[in-house]
Amino acid sequence: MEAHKGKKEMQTDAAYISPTICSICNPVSHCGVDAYVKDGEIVRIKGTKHAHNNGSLCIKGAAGLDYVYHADRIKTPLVRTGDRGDGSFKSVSWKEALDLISMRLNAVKAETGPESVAFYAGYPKWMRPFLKRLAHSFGSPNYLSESSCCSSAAKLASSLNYGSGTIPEIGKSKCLLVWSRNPFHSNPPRSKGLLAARKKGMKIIEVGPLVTPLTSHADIHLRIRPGTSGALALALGHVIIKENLHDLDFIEKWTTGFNAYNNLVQKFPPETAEKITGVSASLIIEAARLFAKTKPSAILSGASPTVHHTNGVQNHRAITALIGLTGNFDIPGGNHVGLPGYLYVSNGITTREANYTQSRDWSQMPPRIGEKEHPVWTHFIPEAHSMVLPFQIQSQSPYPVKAMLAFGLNHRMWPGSDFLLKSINKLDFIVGIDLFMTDTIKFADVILPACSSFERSELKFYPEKRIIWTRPAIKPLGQSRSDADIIFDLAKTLAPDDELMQQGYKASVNWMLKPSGFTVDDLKNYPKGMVVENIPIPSYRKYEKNGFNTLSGKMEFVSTVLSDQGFDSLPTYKEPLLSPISTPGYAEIFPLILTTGARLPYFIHSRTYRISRLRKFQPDPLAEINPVDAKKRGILQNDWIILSTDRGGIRVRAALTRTVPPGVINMYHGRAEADVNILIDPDYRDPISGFPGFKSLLCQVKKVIA
Ligand SMILES: Nc1nc2c(c(=O)[nH]1)N[C@H]1C(S)=C(S)[C@@H](COP(=O)(O)OP(=O)(O)OC[C@H]3O[C@@H](n4cnc5c(=O)[nH]c(N)nc54)[C@H](O)[C@@H]3O)O[C@H]1N2
Ligand SMILES: Nc1nc2c(c(=O)[nH]1)N[C@H]1C(S)=C(S)[C@@H](COP(=O)(O)OP(=O)(O)OC[C@H]3O[C@@H](n4cnc5c(=O)[nH]c(N)nc54)[C@H](O)[C@@H]3O)O[C@H]1N2
Ligand SMILES: [Mo]
Repeated sequence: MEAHKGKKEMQTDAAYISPTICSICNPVSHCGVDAYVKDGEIVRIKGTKHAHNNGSLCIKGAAGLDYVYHADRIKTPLVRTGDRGDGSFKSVSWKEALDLISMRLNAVKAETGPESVAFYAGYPKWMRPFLKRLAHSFGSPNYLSESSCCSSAAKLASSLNYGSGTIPEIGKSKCLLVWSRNPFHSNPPRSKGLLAARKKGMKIIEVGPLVTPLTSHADIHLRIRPGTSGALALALGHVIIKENLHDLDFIEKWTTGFNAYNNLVQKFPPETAEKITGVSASLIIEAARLFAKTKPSAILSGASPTVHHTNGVQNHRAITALIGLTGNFDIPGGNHVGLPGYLYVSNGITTREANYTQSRDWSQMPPRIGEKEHPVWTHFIPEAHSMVLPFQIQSQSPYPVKAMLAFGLNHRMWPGSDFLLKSINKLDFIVGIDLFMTDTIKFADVILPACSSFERSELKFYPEKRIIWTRPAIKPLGQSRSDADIIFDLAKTLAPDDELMQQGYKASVNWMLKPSGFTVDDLKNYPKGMVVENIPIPSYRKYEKNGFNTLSGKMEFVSTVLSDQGFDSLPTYKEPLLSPISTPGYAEIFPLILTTGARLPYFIHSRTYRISRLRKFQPDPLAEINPVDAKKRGILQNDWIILSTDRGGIRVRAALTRTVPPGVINMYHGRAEADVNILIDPDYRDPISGFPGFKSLLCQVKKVIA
């Protein structure tokens, strides 16, 4: 393999430029930035010209200084002195804090077993490999993360069909079916690639209830009722088969269960799907033809919106089945199977991340939290289930959970966020590690201050064959430290027998990097990142040699993994548990469909609401409502309204907009003063994946009379 040297850091009159990465948002982005440093402080942050963001920076990254230097940053380790949640803490030394944590967690291990300690990572991901290994080396199967409500259910659904997740090869596709994804807000660098392909003539079909920035670039927009993706996907399958647009050769050689699938789609002619989804039969036919006749076609689905439903896994199976049905699986410009890379990014460079993190086999540990409730999910996803955590804390069954070591814990991530808070309050001991003093972390007994990506070194892969070992641009603020340093310090007393962890952070990263042939020291020579050339391009149609990683070795329209656990083996469509059709009585009181958590460019979950420069784009919490529904209720633009379900109500402003279809309310998530997740039952979840139905339930809105 060959590597190009990145340019040495530059010196300007005013400030020293330190290349690093922004990690305010998701790991598939993490744009390259130049931090201009003067007298040990960052004075400016600018996007760098590498293949990923090509000099640009999104509005969140541009507010990076406000993020790094925010007054809420925690500066010292803290121990609670008052009641949980009241915010009274005293500063202690790192030694005192770490000694206390080791003593308490080892005591829980001795008393009720290592499984009684939960090791959790929220949306921050970079520390996960080390945290998971720490959990397993400690003896606990309970490493849990935000993935229990993010991308893992889509991966599960795709794995049930194909034995793996798949990635669209956008540059080579002639038609892209974008199924509930809005990269313009959720992943700006990706939207550029999409527009470039569009310019070259790629057709775009968008599926989703909301009008998004993508809509004006789409040839067809299938504006479905939230939660009905499965019915639409089956109807597309119906048209494709009826018009002989399916790939019989692929189907005969490489799939099982096609006849049963064919029987299923016969029940979903476009006219039936029109009644369920609200999309006209003629548009469904047009979309099916465009997708199946254009070669090659691919599907770009959302990381989470297709699976944030009580019927999410089966819906997502029905969507991804269209790839194999049309013979677009693992071909140039279709959906291909990516190689495992590092931390959710596949770029052809191989690591041993999975082996590193699983330091003890599942068979040597007690069952994971959620294993009994969601056996199919736990079979495919090597983690414990965060959505089940509050229930097991409450029930103490099959064993008690007593303590939690939590990196980036935000209770507003969970449906029934109040229930999560109440549940963790039952724990004997909570450690919270965060950058900021949040109102979740106020419930911790010990708080440790983490530093930001500008203050630490981390390994980062980019899809564009670039890898970087970042250098700290500045010293950690106050006494804050890198999450990795915290984990490796704790490993000394929590996992003393783990020899590799005892060798430290760098040794662990080098161990994972071994198959790539690089070491951390090699990467240090490339502060802007190393471009790795000559990575052997994985061949297409790998299944011809290796088969599919499923029970049958083929693509499965019918899954016995599901039927063995009592679920439908076919991607059968079921109504969301709460919908005007499944619960008409309830819908008389709560007639509007509630979809939550569509992404906005300036907010990311709970993280950036605290930044006033960003908050001014939406100073008050907003619920979007179609003017037709507003008029019926006497609601005017910007009025205060109460958005309610049978769990309660929140006070928000009405934003009248036609980007939301009639009958639907769109509410953003993660806001402290109007937390939409208190309106969602903690048990309102997909039985297969355990995922919350964040994007299809029922609600009512009412004008607040002053
Ligand atoms: N700025 C910003 N970027 C982010 C995030 C953030 O909070 N802020 N979060 C990151 C994370 S963790 C994730 S998971 C990703 C998610 O990012 P995306 O996958 O892009 O998801 P969303 O913006 O939530 O939703 C995309 C579209 O899904 C459609 N949709 C909603 N409900 C349904 C439905 O019932 N059926 C169908 N078919 N479509 C529906 C809506 O029309 C919406 O426009 O974004 C990541 N990027
Ligand atoms: N209603 C509704 N709810 C949703 C969603 C939805 O669409 N609708 N989306 C779901 C999805 S897809 C996701 S991914 C989750 C979001 O998952 P969350 O975990 O809620 O995401 P954040 O609020 O970004 O991050 C949690 C905490 O991590 C801290 N943090 C940031 N960086 C670091 C770091 O480097 N180290 C440490 N130790 N801490 C750090 C932040 O300050 C914050 O307090 O929310 C889910 N909840
Ligand atoms: Mo997510």
